[in-house]
Amino acid sequence: MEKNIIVIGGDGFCGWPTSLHLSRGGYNVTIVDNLSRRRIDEELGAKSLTPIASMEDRLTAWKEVSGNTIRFENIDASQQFDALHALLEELKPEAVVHFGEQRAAPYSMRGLTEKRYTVDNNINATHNILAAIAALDLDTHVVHLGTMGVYGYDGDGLEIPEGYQKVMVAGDDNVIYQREILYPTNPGSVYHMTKSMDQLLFQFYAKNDQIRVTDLHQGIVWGTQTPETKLDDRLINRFDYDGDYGTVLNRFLVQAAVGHPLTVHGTGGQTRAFIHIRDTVRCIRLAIENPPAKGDRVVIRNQMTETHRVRDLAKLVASTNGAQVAMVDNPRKEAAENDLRVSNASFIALGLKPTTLEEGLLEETVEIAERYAERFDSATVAAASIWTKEQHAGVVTKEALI
Ligand code: NAD
Ligand code: USQ
Repeated sequence: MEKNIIVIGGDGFCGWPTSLHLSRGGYNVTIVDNLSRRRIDEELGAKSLTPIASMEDRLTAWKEVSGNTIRFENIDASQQFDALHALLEELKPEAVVHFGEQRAAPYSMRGLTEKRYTVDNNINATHNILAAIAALDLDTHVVHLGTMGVYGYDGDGLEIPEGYQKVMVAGDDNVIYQREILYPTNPGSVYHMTKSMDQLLFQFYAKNDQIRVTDLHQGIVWGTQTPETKLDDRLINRFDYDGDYGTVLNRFLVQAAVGHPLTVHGTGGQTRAFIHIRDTVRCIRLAIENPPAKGDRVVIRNQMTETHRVRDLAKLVASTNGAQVAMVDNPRKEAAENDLRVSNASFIALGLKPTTLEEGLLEETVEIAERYAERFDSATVAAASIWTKEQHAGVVTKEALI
């Protein structure tokens, strides 16, 4: 019998290709999504560079192409507890993959409404899933998409471990005590703060109710298509490039394709972790297939494959077609320069073969950024959400161009 998997947030950038990958891999997939991401696009006057189909058309196309049915339930995981509980009771899934959160740091810092929405939505969704599984006494494995950002970005070169840090503490009795603690969190936005808080919910429910949890601390995802989303135009994945939801490398790629200066925040000395969307979907399947045992502590895996400094990425992308680079005011409160070394040993040990920037960049430029360049809307590009009142939006001025 096929194993049931629920993908919460399965209409989103990571959730949609993951749902297809799991369906193709023989799982019986049910997507839960309240379509809030599509509504936020309307609110921001922004849209995906790629023309994404409605959920109905996506699922029809998938049935035609693969012969497989994916079920869809329009449920808000943070607000509709009874519906979520009933679905879990009906399906008794092998795993719940949880992508269903508001995931843009800039959106979470826009103002009071967005801060409160992000906290209410993200914390309630995570807690509802855990509380329902505990109440139903299910053996469901929860696979959550967390973020590298919970560790913070003030690193000095010490390698970031996978979730837990070994520490030695001198007690007042002069004995050296050894501990392994959850890596101290240091979030840089209200969004990243909710991911830090999610971690405590997982620790509690793993300890109290023996829920099996894997928390994937994912880096910035780039790229658009996976082998499954390429099978039909109606299956195409979303590609965000606006000032709130567009992530840095995808923004640079489309900016270069349309001749817009590449918007480097501050000095561009920020180093971040990256992963291609193709590797995201593979990692999630690997995580599902290598669950913790009942009673184990939360398994934390760093889901990233490379680290890069923002100004180096800008130079690399600009060099492909001679695009200009602009050093704009940094609208965020973050370290101007940081080093970053991260362990991703557990996915490599499970067999992940990373897609490198070198391999994927050209394909992404030609098949997505250049192909859909006519859909680009320059009005949505500026990073307008500022972290504190003293900061300025990341707009391109003549002085900013280098
Ligand atoms: P996304 O916004 O494209 O997708 C999230 C999906 O969840 C959307 O379809 C949205 O409608 C849905 N959703 C949100 N709140 C919901 C709720 N209460 N109930 C039901 N559905 C809800 O985001 P994404 O880029 O696919 O990211 C997915 C997850 O991965 C997020 O949790 C994010 O924190 C994490 N992540 C993303 C990246 C990245 O670079 N995109 C990097 C690291 C981690
Ligand atoms: N940046 C620029 N120019 C831009 C956009 C961003 O210089 O035009 C800089 C930002 O200031 C920041 C870095 O690039 O220093 C990364 O920004 P981002 O928007 O690509 O990524 P971030 O806000 O960290 O968030 C994204 C996803 C989030 C996920 C996170 C993983 O939106 O869901 O959790 O990446 S991580 O960064 O590893 O925490």
